[in-house]
Amino acid sequence: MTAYYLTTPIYYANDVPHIGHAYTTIAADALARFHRVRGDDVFLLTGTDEHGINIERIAAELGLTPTQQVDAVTAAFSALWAELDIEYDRFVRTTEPTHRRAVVALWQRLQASGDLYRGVYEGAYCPRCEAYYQPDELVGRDCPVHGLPCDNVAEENWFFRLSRYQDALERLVRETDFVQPTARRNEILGVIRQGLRDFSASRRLVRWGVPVPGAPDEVIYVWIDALANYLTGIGYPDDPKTFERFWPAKLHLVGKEIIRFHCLYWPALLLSAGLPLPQQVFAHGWLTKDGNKISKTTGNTVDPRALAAEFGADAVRYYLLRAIPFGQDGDFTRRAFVARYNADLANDFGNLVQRATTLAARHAHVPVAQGKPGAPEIALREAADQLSDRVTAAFESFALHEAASVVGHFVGEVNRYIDKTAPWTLARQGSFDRLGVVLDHTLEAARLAAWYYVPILPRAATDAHCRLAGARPLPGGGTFDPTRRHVVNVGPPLFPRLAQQVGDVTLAK
Ligand code: ME8
Repeated sequence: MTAYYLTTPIYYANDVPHIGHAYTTIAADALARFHRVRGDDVFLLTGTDEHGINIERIAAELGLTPTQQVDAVTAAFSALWAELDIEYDRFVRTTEPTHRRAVVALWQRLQASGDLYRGVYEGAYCPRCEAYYQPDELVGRDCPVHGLPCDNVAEENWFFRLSRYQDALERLVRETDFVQPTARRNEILGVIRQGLRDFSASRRLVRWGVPVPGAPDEVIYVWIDALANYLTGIGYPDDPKTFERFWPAKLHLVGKEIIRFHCLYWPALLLSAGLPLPQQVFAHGWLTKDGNKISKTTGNTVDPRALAAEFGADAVRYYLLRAIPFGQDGDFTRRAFVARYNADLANDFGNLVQRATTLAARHAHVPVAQGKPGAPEIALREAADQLSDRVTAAFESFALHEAASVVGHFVGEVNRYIDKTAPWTLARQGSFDRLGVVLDHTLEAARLAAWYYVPILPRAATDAHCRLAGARPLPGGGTFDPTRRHVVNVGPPLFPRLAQQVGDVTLAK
């Protein structure tokens, strides 16, 4: 079995999750589910980033201790993941003692490599990014990501020798497909070519963090702390067996604003620590509203829990994965959400499952597969046989929108197959041999569509598979076999059609 270890970012525990956090986590879950049915040894990691000056400040503003603040936010994240059917293997919290041990172990390796030295940092610091900025990176006096003023920081602390890894990082990014997609790889190459500067690796002014070994009045820079979660999550340093089974990670899935940390800092820290590098970082785009990034700072967030409560978790997953080409930005509107739900889920997939199960139940007495497949069946089989390769190619290239659309296209073909073969007419005419063939092909094709939809629509596709085949979707069920015996159950519509007006209301927070 191939190990497939993938991660989401660990989200700041400064506020409850919004749809942007759900986006990355749903995408990671779909990939994890795809690899699980393929038989890979999958490990999906997510978690919360609980240290840093920002959390300290927000807790103080709310009159809470940092611990009360992070406990409340972490509970909101895990509740959301349960509602969105996220099957993660581990949820890391950076306040866990095991994580603190991992951070200290990593720090000690950096020190042993001679990559930490004392220096003085003076300049701009964005507390929301927890990042230092050079004057030429600022927009006026403001942070390039948040558009808000940076703090001026002047302190003596530890520095990490990022500059030492300039050539190694350039080779890594230029010669391999470590950074995906291409636009992000070019962006990182541009940053490398400007010359990498050492960065400050500890903070004196921050209390809420992992203390620097031997210097209890300083904490380790929160991004070193946070990145180390990818090691903690699979047992570093206490459980070397699990760690060796899963490290190096196959994929770090992140939003495009944090590539500098994942594509430069992280591989440099690992090279310094003498640990193998992850295979790939994929940076997806931003969910926007009216063209602006959805974020807590902008205040234009969309609550994924409310959306899932109203339309179901599958509808939220489907919209995010299908509507936005993975890697690009995409605007989120309620109207587009409802339109897609109606077109693809209610009218196409839901309708197919309803038609196939109702037809089969109505003609349950028809003997199975007495007749021979004709031209429509041969065409259907061809489409079914291509599904596996197409879905696999889409997932392997992180074209998640394509994976969803390939299955959706097949659903359309099956619906057209039913229209063309008109089983109701065959029944009226008493052509039972032919009707048997059509029913078998319809049920099996609908079952196959459900099987391939599982990573995207886990709940509805599993339900559909049970209705169409009398069994849950299992690994190995991705081949088309119309001689399969189907035990059919008719159920209520999987995706009841929504009134279009539901989409006209603007999205409330
Ligand atoms: O950056 N569109 O945490 P964070 C798409 N703790 N994705 C979005 C999004 C949007 N509008 N808004 C947020 C941090 N995201 C650090 C990470 S990892 C070692 C430490 C998603 O709470 C996207 O994945 O600010 C983005 O990278 C992440 O949330 C940022 O979450």
